[in-house]
Amino acid sequence: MGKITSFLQPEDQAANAAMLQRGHVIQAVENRDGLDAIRDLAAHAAARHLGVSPPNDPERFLNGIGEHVDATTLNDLRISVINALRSEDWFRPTYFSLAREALFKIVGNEIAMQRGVGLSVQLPNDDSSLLPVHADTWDGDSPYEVVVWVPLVDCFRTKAMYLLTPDKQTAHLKTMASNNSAETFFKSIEDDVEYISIDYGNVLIFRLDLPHGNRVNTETEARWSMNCRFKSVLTPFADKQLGEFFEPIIIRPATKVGMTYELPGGFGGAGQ
Ligand SMILES: O=C(O)CCC(=O)C(=O)O
Ligand SMILES: [Fe+2]
Repeated sequence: MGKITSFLQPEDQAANAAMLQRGHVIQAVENRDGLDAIRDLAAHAAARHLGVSPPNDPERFLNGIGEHVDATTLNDLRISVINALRSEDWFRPTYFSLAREALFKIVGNEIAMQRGVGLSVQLPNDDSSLLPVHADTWDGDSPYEVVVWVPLVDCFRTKAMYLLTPDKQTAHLKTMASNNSAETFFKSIEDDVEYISIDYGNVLIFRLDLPHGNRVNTETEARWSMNCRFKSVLTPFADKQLGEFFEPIIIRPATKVGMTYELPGGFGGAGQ
């Protein structure tokens, strides 16, 4: 490499620009076979819950789940699918592998991962399981976290989630208190949010300090997506702590030495 003039490589600069200026990154998953295994398990678990035969085309089956459930039976199905995923010991390492290199660039390479990966299913024209506009930082998450959001079907328009763009954040948060409901606040930011189109096979990493949520899915297919928070082990935690909510998954040797180091007594200042 010889003499170089920047500490950052082009891919580090691209990660900075995407997260700071757009508030999110979309890229192809780094382990496509792993993603397919997750999706196939989700579809098989859903079929088992419904008592129907395993689908030949899992993506089509998930998109069309509204043929088998309605708003009253959806949550039981969702819980049985997420339990099936969580019970596999390969699930969390495989989930992490979908965005491992991207996370190294965005949060660092000593990483804590949320213990319980989340699953959302949004049936067409169903208003009973929506997430009103929020930032996760308003409810116990630290702004040092990011969300790794993985679609199991193609997501677009209202089948996708929306995110406020960072350049509009300050202005809208100033007027937030003058709104008396999440809905009026949403109306005030509606023109400045982006519905994040993302196809199956890709992963979205977004800033949870930016207001986001979803609206009634007016597409004809159901939305299926998973979400999980990641942060550096060494940045501040908010209410969601290491141990209960987060688990350290990668700690480097110098940090392990530092965390367990005790200054010996008898030399110089400390310990005397
Ligand atoms: O999936 C969505 O529509 C919203 C997800 C969300 O709020 C989150 O993962 O923090
Ligand atoms: Fe959120």
